[in-house]
Amino acid sequence: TVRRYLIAGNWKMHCRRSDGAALAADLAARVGPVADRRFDLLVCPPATIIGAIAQTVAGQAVAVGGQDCHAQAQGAHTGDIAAEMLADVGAGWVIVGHSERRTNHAETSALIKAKAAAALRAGLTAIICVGETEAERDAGHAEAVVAAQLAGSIPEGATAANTVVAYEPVWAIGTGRTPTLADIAAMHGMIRARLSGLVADPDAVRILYGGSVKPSNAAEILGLLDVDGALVGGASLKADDFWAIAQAC
Ligand code: G2H
Repeated sequence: TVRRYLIAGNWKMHCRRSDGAALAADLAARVGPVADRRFDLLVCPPATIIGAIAQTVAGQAVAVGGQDCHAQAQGAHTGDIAAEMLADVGAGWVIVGHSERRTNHAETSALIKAKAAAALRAGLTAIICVGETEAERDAGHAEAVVAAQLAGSIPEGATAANTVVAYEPVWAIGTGRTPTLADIAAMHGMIRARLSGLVADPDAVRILYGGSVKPSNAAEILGLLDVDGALVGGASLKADDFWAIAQAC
């Protein structure tokens, strides 16, 4: 199976309308209306500007996604946003289960599975995040933790067409530290193997690496066998850096 790379930018809680639009327009100008033959490009802005960014990149090969969604389509959920609402303003994707949601909002794998199911129901592609903490890795439990998160977070009906997995070791997020290439390769291989019990087409599912990806380490990470792209935080906020990471595909 030939898997296209996916280079996804997670803007987190950064960017107002003006600088977000400038960043998106810069990327759109670089990639143009036809996707690069090697990679898909995605940006995930804060919810307040998803609609504006989707308009900015309309007609260009830059996709837009959310960073979270609610598990239900509508209802009395103050402050929450449904997957259908993301789709309504032009998003085609949504990240679910990022470690900052798992940690700061006490999200469980069961909730993340429900959110991913909501994404699929709304016609969005779900990027389901998994990853161990430093203590879990030090205790030798990294693979077991990630395997349990995977089994608990992937919904019924997930396929390579509607689901992407992102492996983000919590201790590598925003810290400048990354696992060894051997550790990344081993974890991605384990994830690929585990996917066979969870989706019909495990070999076609894209598995992203995330956590301190930057231009200087992108080529070696993206060169690993089961690494099919990157989920990029800090380095996605500068067009030059994000584009350089994409060029490493
Ligand atoms: C991990 C990643 C993007 P950063 O959270 O999701 O962030 O690249 O800043 O480590």
